Amino acid sequence: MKRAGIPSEEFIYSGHTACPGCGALLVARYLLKTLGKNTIMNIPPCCFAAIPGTFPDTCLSIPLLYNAFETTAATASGIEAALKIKGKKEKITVVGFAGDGGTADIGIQALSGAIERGHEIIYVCYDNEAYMNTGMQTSSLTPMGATTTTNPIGKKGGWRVKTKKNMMDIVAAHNIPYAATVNPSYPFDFVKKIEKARSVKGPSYIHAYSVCPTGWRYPPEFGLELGRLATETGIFPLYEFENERYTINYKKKTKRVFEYYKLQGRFKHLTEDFIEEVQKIVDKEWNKLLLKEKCSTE
Ligand SMILES: Cc1ncc(C[n+]2csc(CCOP(=O)(O)OP(=O)(O)O)c2C)c(N)n1
Ligand code: SF4
Repeated sequence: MKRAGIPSEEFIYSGHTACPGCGALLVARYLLKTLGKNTIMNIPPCCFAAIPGTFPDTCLSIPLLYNAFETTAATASGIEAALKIKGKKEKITVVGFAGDGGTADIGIQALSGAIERGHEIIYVCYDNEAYMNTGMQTSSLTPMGATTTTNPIGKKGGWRVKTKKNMMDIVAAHNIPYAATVNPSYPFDFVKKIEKARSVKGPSYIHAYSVCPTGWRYPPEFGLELGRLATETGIFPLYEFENERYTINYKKKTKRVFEYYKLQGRFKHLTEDFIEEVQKIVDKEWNKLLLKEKCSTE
């Protein structure tokens, strides 16, 4: 059953161990609400491996398999292949669910292989922009200007000066049948994209914006507002890559990077000039995305 377009059944019960305002939990909640009970999930070491609690006291009501850090996509591929061999008639969705470290750094080879082989899996990267479970170390998806425990602020700087690796470009380069960005601050868009991913014949990749009040250092009640700002600044655009075509789902880029950065402690050391540099990069990436959409529809 759906209430206002959002499936009403819950698959995550109370009793989880996430921090208040954790985005990973919200991403998993909308994901499982949409996919329903015929879902098997596998996860590597990450915050979400700890969040459901340990068997038999887990708060997830679907089967969950733990895998080694680098093997999320390989494990999901194996589950999908095993279900095929068993000849299961009902549709069972297999989801590999990993953080940005487990996806963009350590698990990227397994992800590439699974897409190449064409397994019918949904791979979800919940992107909280650092290795949070082990105390906020920099990953290749940590944004420009952020301080982490491996990019500590010193007299001569120290914070991250590189931009984020673009995972959507990387999976698009594999010509994946379906890839999309989602943000829990836009739940209708989120649910629509997960429904689409489930219906795809072959692999899908979902890149999920995932706030982390503990690591990003802001009050937990601002999570949804921060999510809206991420999309309205163009820092986290909502778009899809489907059958070689790009579609931008939200085009109101009305806010400035400064408005998003000033709310978070991880950026508080930055000067206005540095943030202006980030603004230029965000604008350039946004214009590139508009061009990708234009070129792929011509
Ligand atoms: C091979 C291996 N290396 C390191 C670890 C330690 N470890 C456990 S969770 C974790 C952080 C995972 O970060 P990420 O994938 O970004 O997910 P998050 O914790 O942010 O949710 C690390 C480094 C491990 N379990 N296995
Ligand atoms: S550290 Fe961040 S990602 Fe991990 S449980 Fe806490 S809020 Fe969630």
